[in-house]
Amino acid sequence: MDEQAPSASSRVDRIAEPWGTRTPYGPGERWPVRVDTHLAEGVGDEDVDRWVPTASILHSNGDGLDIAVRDGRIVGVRGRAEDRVNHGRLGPKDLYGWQANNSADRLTKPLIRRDGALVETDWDTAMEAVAGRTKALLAERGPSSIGFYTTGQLFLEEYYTLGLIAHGGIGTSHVDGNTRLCTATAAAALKESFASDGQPGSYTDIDHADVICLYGHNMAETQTVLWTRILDRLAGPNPPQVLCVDPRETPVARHATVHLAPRPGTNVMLMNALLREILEHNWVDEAYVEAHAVGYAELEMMLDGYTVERAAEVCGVPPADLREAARIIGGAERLLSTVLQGFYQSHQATAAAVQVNNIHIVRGMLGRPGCSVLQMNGQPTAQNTRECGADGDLPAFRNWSNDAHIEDLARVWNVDPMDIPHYTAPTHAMQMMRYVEDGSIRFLYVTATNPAVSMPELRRMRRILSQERLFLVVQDIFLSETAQLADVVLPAATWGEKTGTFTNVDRTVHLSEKAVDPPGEARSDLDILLDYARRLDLRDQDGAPLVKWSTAEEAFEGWKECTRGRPCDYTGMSYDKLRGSGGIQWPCNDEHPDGTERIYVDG
Ligand SMILES: Nc1nc2c(c(=O)[nH]1)N[C@H]1C(S)=C(S)[C@@H](COP(=O)(O)OP(=O)(O)OC[C@H]3O[C@@H](n4cnc5c(=O)[nH]c(N)nc54)[C@H](O)[C@@H]3O)O[C@H]1N2
Ligand SMILES: Nc1nc2c(c(=O)[nH]1)N[C@H]1C(S)=C(S)[C@@H](COP(=O)(O)OP(=O)(O)OC[C@H]3O[C@@H](n4cnc5c(=O)[nH]c(N)nc54)[C@H](O)[C@@H]3O)O[C@H]1N2
Ligand SMILES: [Mo]
Repeated sequence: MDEQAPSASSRVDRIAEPWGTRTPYGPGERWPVRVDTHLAEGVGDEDVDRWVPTASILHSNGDGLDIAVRDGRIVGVRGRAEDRVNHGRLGPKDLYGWQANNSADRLTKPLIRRDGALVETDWDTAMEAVAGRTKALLAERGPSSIGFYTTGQLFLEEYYTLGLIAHGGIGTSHVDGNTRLCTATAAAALKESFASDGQPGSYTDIDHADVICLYGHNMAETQTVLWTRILDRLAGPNPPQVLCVDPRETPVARHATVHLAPRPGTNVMLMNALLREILEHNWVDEAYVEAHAVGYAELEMMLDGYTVERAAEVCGVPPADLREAARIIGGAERLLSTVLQGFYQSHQATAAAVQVNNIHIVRGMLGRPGCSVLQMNGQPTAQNTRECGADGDLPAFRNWSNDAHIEDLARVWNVDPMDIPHYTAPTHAMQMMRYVEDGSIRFLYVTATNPAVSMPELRRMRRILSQERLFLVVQDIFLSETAQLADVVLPAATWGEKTGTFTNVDRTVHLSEKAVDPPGEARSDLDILLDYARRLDLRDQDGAPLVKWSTAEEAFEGWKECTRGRPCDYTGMSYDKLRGSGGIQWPCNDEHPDGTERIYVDG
């Protein structure tokens, strides 16, 4: 790869200048390297004992970076030039986020509630209390009294282990992630349009696109390095045209060729009008639709009446701007769209997101360089929550209502199919809270999320979580607002202090290696879950331990088997192959040993 001297970003205030300097490039060219570094005050390159490879875990971009270690502590980070995601660049959160690892407020010992107050205890006492209450409830009230609420910020191996314990061991369908509050819509919209979760395209589509549309996505501030890639295209020859759909004058809007600022909550109306305009002008790839799409006639019928004039009135957008936006999309040769919270956390989220997919389907803009939809994630490892069965899905995108999928999963886990609850969809987070409120869930195990702050209806949520009859376990790295309500608090090790893998929005998998020891007695989330499974004595149908691994790498090997032949096939990867790879995109198997940049290339 082209070499370039590390930039002096450690001396630039990257909070004031989040995107750093421009490295312009043209369509189809390789995005130039720019290596960003930040080291603690008074630490020079020569003071660093070793650099440990990982990727960012503070947003869904997955920027590759190395952790600088000195005297057993994290003292900084450096972007990885050879990483396919960032080509060395780091954003403000990447550059400074590691400082939280070193915070004096970290949890260092397990806590247990005694006479109303949380007091320090030892691991054995804490875990016996957690496992003991689980066993007692299983005996008295059955698996449906147990719930798990997790996150988009753990590692793949941890979600898969949690999914196995909950679905395959305890046999509860009360398992969800805070991804429910975040990007559940991405999964729903992808399933609706393509029959499976998983992004069609790749971040490299930015390098090729001639039109880039951002729907309710303030990428400039929330995925800064990805935005840097677009800024570098905009600064280069033959820049792409940019469409921004956002009620606010965001930095994205300021770079847009056309900025549509709809009234909040009117996305579906706006999308319907854009699509209708595209159909009216026959900016449709008829051959593609004929060969690969179903439901076109229904779409056409449904769009009837959604005129530009009507949308202009409802959305509060000038009709001429809507026409211009449709014309730009209609004339695109390589169209890339991204979608995030302005669509997902608004009215009719899935419908609005699906209309973006539909634009790509009717225009035949999929599977070629520059032609893709990125139904974005927000949290760094939300893709894995979804893949591994730690949210409202079963592992490796298996469908709870498909008996063949359940049988196949039971084979992988060596359990009886009837031991995996699949009488209905896994319970979503808000419904789980309702069950806690009603008293049917009596045990809630919360990992790496802070529902006492991030859920809707906070006053109600805090009341629910404070109930006497609820046994609340909180596994966190800080004494969060939720942890303060817990019966047992388990101190976790985090990124940089444990090893594991995670997958970003464009299906890129990174290995994150342990760089330093966790503070005090904190343990990795994986180790805590394994301890929990051992104490519950979970068994497969031959009486062997249900969870058959004791390290992250072994868990990854187990996960590979679970994905064999599935859309998210990881069987061609290994820790060794990931090490220093610059990231590998699934599916990766015998057929695609180096991973797969775009899926659905054959329509
Ligand atoms: N610095 C930083 N970065 C982050 C995070 C963070 O906490 N801090 N969090 C990460 C996470 S978890 C997430 S989910 C992402 C979120 O990333 P984004 O989705 O990019 O950010 P938001 O600000 O939530 O929403 C995007 C835009 O939606 C617009 N919007 C609001 N209502 C509507 C509407 O009805 N229609 C349309 N079209 N637009 C609307 C808003 O004006 C806003 O600019 O960011 C990730 N990155
Ligand atoms: N009002 C309002 N509510 C919102 C949103 C909003 O914009 N406004 N945004 C929504 C969105 S998009 C999201 S993603 C959610 C986010 O909601 P939360 O997930 O509740 O938010 P975080 O503050 O990221 O909480 C993560 C927790 O995990 C802990 N943690 C970090 N690393 C580790 C680790 O390695 N192991 C363990 N065990 N713990 C760890 C942190 O200390 C922290 O307590 O909030 C949603 N709710
Ligand atoms: Mo999020």
